[in-house]
Amino acid sequence: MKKALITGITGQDGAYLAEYLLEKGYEVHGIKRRSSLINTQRIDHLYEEPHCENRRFYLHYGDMTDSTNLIRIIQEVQPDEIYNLAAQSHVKVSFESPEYTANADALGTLRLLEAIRILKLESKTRFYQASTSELFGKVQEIPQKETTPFYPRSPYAVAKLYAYWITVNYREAYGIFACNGILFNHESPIRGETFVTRKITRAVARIRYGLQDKLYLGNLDAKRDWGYAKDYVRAMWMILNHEVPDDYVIATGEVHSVREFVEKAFSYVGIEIEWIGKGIYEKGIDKNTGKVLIEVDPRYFRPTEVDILVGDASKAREVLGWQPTVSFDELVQIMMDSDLKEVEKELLFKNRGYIYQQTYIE
Ligand code: NDP
Ligand code: GDR
Repeated sequence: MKKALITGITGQDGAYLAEYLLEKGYEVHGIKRRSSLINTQRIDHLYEEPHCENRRFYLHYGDMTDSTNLIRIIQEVQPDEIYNLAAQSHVKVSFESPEYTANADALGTLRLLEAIRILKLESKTRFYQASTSELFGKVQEIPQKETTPFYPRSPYAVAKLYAYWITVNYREAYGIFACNGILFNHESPIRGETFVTRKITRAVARIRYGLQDKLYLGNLDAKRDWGYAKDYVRAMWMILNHEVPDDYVIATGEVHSVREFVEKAFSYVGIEIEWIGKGIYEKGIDKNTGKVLIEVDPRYFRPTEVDILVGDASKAREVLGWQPTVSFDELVQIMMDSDLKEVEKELLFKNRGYIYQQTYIE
């Protein structure tokens, strides 16, 4: 039975990858951080209690900033595959915590690669690095592919640039089977609530049921290539299970603006949006009622923005046989259906007199 170790197992991709590998028959180990509130909601359905027979799912406390802890876990687990998904993954937050982001995202990657070396696992353990389309940043070419020059535009992207190259370097220097998946944005019903797609679908569902009046957003003109997270974790496995270690762009090739995402999500609940005003004064109104539903709030602007990202995944298609299965329209539907259900649950509580507390979403 193959053993996989996933850092960032409590995140969106970690949860889907753990499910995927368990289905494939792997023994799955994950690293989670200690937190004052339980942070395992995305993987609770996979939990196996310590005494269960034929156990295949294990969690270890750890942190990407703690070398000795990472070395100990890797020594204990002796994984065939490591998927390094842990990161401070929010681009806007990285401007506020640049040093921590560099520590976790850049040095954290180095710590794992060094652990493989220290433990002499170079010929046993394969290593996947969660690289990102943010590396392309200020766009040099459209669409972006493996050969497009990098130009990172945030502390997050700069940290990930280090992680990208240290992965390549350890492959070339020590012969480790180490690969980068350069993944474009991928979303799902379990996407973090502060990333723009989930922020939109959640807000639209709440507005539809009268639990929220308005949605505040930043740059409506940013364009992204949004795919479905389940398709993307499949690509991670394919990258690590190919005969030759290499780096691959994973993307749909379809590009849409934040504005289009908003329109599509509102239209799904029968609300047509009309845009009035310009720049920071732009508003989205309900065509039928004239009610203001979307406002621009400059607090969500980034000091340096990435205007457009759209990927060319031909290499992954040709070499790995990977293809996305979910279109942009289907993605919006999947996320809207899930958030509408969530809000229906909230309403049940509210209607029975339980106080509903609004979660703080920035
Ligand atoms: P999430 O933000 O949903 O998950 C990040 C995970 O990393 C969480 O499990 C988080 O733990 C964990 N983590 C953060 N800091 C540390 C730390 N110091 N030590 C240990 N664990 C830590 O990200 P996604 O699942 O969306 O993304 C997975 C990876 O892929 C990330 O590296 C991201 O940068 C990268 N990526 C994501 C893309 C996307 O569109 N989703 C696209 C390209 C790359 P906790 O739950 O406790 O916060
Ligand atoms: P991104 O995702 O920065 O691409 O990073 P995010 O959803 O945060 O932003 C996408 C675009 O939307 C614009 N935007 C807003 N973004 C947020 N979060 N909130 C808003 O209110 C808002 N309004 C407009 C942003 O300016 C941006 O242009 C994600 C993360 O998952 C990274 O970890 C990953 O590496 C990249 O995708 C690929």
